[in-house]
Amino acid sequence: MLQAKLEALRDEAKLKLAAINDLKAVNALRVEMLGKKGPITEVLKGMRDLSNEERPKVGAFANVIRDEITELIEMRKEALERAAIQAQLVSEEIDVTLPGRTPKRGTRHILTQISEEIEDIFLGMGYQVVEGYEVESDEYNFERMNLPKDHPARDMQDTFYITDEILLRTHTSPVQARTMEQHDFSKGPLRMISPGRVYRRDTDDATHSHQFHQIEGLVVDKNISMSDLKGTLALLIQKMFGAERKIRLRPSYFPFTEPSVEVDVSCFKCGGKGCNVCKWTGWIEILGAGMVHPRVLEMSGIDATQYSGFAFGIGQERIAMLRYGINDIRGFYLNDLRFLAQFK
Ligand code: FA5
Repeated sequence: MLQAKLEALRDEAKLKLAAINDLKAVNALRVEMLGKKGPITEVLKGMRDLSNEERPKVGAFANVIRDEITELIEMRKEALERAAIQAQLVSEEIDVTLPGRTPKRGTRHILTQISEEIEDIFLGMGYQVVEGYEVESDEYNFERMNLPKDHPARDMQDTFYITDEILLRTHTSPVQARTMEQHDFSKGPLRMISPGRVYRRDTDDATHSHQFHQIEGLVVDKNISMSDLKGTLALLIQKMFGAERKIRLRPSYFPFTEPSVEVDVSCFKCGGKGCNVCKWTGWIEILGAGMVHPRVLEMSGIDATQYSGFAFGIGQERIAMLRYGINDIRGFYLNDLRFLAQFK
């Protein structure tokens, strides 16, 4: 009788376990079935009434059943734990074969690209790249460039003054004086370019800005002549624009060069017929140049009877505009990505 009861308990445990789906309920069932107040303990208590002969047999059987129930509970527990881990693995699954998210890459500003391209051309010709100061003294920006205080040509390069003597440079030309006074000619000729930002009190329009970029160039040695300047500029323009664009050299005036020229390139928009971009002239001025004025050489401690040189100042924005057909200079400074991202 007791045996049948024990077997019924085991079957009941089996059925209940099959319906259980969480670990808490498994533990509750263990307490319910095997605890002190559980049915097994109850059955064992009933053994008092059995004969001496039957008691050990029923006792042994009860132990077997208890072990079986314990085992059933353990098995269910393990199965549930395994299922939980499996579910976690599935939920946390990462597909390592999915393509990654590429970070958005920026590009160098078009003016930086132009500057580097011009630097490369001149580095290839043995020039060194020199940095100047954007905040300059009146002395280097004007006086040492042969523009004394009362010189009328100062009007063309009015600028932002910090004090009467300190200003935002109007051109990269002061770097000429700064490098000439430092150069040791016993080590060879002076050949440098210097890119950088410059400032003027110019009214902004399609081709002018109050803040823009130039690249200065300077060569000083014995026997430097105008033909060296022409050859160098022709090579630069050919490399930057290709052979189809026409160029012209116009006599001009700069206080720091004698003779002076201005170099124009045929307009990218109208091809030379005349339009609003080239102010109906067919040409866009891109640089000023000339033979370094003997007084400029002398002021930097160079003997002008022995040495001569040429210099040029290129407008970087103008180069970029001609190259890419940009018809408004303000595009360079507005930080509109739709504009800037075109130049990769
Ligand atoms: C000068 O600034 C001289 N220092 C250049 C020079 C150097 C001549 C060495 C001789 C020897 P200019 O003012 O013309 O010259 O300016 C040079 C170039 O800068 C111009 O050809 C033009 O391309 C550019 N530029 C001038 N003003 C502006 C402006 N407001 N906005 C954009 N580009 C400008």
